[in-house]
Amino acid sequence: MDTLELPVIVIGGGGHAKVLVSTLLLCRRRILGFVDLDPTAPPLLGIRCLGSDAAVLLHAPGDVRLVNGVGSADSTAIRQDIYDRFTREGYCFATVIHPSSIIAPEVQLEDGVQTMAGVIVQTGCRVGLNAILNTGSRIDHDCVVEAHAHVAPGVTLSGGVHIGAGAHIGTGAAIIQGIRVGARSVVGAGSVVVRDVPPGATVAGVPAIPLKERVTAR
Ligand code: JB3
Repeated sequence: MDTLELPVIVIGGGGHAKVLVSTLLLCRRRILGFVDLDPTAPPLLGIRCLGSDAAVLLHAPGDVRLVNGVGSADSTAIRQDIYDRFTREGYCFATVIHPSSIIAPEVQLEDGVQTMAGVIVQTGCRVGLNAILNTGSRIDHDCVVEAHAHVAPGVTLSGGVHIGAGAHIGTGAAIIQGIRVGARSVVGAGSVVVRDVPPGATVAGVPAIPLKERVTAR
C-alpha cells in the first residue's frame, strides 16, 4: 500500500527511471535518490544516485516507498525480479500516476502500477502489480493487464482484452476486442493482433502471427 507522505527511492537510472523521476517531480513527491547497477551513475534531472541496490537497505521498509525504474525493451524479467526481490525484504512499491492520465473511477490499480502521460483507462479494467501503461496507451473497457506486464507507448487495447503476466506489448500495437495475450509473450511494435497469443509466444505483423511462422513463410 502506498503512503503519499513517505519519500521514494527509484530503482534504476536509465530511460524509464528518468520519465518516472520527471513525473514524481511534477507530483511534488519527495525523492531520496535512485540506485543503479552503476553506483557512480550521473544524476537524473538533478536527483542523485545513492549507490547500488544495497543502499536501499539503509532505509527501513516502513520509512520509504520504492519506484521500479527498470522498464523493458522486450523481456519484463528484470523488472519482475526487482519487484520480487524488494517485496521479499518487506518494501512496498509506490503507484505512479501521471496527472494527465484519464482513469475511470471504477478501475482497479494494484501496487506499483505506473501510468505515464496521456494514458486512458476505461471503466471495468484491472491493472496488476508492477505493470506499466506507457505514454499515450489506451486501455478500453473491461481489460485486464496482469502483473509485471508492459504496455508500451501508443498501444491500443479494445474492450475486454486480457494481457497475461509479464507480457510485453510493443509500441503502437493494436489488439482487437476480447483477445487473450498469454503470460510472458511478446507482441511486436506496430502489430495488429486479431487472434489469441499463447503464453511465451512472440508474434508480430499485420495481422500478427508467430515469429517462427513468419520466418518459415519466406
Ligand atoms: O519505450 C519507452 C518509452 N521506454 C523504455 C522503457 C519502458 O524500457 C526505454 O526506452 C527502455 O527500452 C527501457 O528503459 P530502461 O529499463 O530504463 O532501460 P535503460 O535505459 O537501458 O536503463 C536500464 C537501467 O537499469 C540501467 O541504468 C541499469 O544499470 C539499471 N538496472 C538494471 N538492472 C538496474 C538493475 N538497476 C538497479 N538498481 N538494480 C538492478 O537490478
